Amino acid sequence: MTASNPSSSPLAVAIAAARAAGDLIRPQFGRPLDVAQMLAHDIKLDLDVQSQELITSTLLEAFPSHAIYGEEGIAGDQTSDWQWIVDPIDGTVNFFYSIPHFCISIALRHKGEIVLGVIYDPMRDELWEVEKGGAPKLNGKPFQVSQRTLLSDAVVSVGMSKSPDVAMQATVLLEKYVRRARKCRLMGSAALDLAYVACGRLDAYIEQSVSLWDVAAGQILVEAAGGRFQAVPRADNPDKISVRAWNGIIDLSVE
Ligand code: LIP
Repeated sequence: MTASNPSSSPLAVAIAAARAAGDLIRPQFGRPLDVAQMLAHDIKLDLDVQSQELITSTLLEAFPSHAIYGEEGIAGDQTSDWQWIVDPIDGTVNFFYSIPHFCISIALRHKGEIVLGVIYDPMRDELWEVEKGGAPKLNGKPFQVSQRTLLSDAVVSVGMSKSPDVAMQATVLLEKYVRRARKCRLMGSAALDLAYVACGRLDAYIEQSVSLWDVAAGQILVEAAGGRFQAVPRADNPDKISVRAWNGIIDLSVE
C-alpha cells in the first residue's frame, strides 16, 4: 500500500489524525468535562468518544477500506488486512484530574504485524513517530533507547490497575523494583511510558494488565529504537496483556 502523494501516506495521515485529536483535546484541559461513565477504577469522558470519532473519520477518509479497533469501539471494514489501533486519550484519569500527562496513540497493523506507530502528547507538543524499517523520531529528531546497563541505575515505570489480582501482582513487582532500581514511577499513561522508554527517558515499563490500544504504537517505537517489548496474554482475561518493555540491556529479573 504505497501512496504516491507523501501527505497521504499512512504515517502522514496518522500524524494528522493525532494532531487533530490533540487540537480537540488541549483546549478542554483543566475545564469542567462531560463524563460518559464514572467507574470505580476508570473514567470515560465524552471527549474520549469525540476524539476517537475525529481520528476515525480522518483515517477512514484516507483509507476507506481499513478497519478501526479503538478503546471507544470499532469502525470500518473489520475483515480488512489493515487495522488501525487507536487510543483516543491514553491517561484519561490524568486528564480528568488536570494532570498534564496523557496522549493520543495510533498504530497500524497489517495482517497482524504493527507497521507504524504515532504517539502525541498535546500538552508538551511532543510527537513520536515510526514506520516499519524507518528510524523512530521525536518531533523530527531520531532517538534510541537508553544505554544504561544496570537496574540499580534505572528508572522503571510500573503501571497498575485496580482489579484485586492485578493490583496484588503489580504491588509485589513494585516492591521488588523499588528496592533494586534507582527509582520507580507510576505515571498513568501506558502509551507515554512506552514512548519514554523508546526515547531513553525511562529505562523500563512494566504493567500486568493493559489493552492492545494502550501499547500497540509504543511497541513499534520501543523496538525500532533498539529496545525490547514482551507481551503475554492474561489467562484471566483474553482481552488483556501483561507487558514489559525496556532498553534491551538491563537485566530486569528480580526473583
Ligand atoms: C490507561 C493506561 C494506564 C493504565 C490503565 C489504562 P486509558 O488507559 O494508560 O496507564 O494503567 O489501566 O489502560 O484508559 O486512560 O486510555
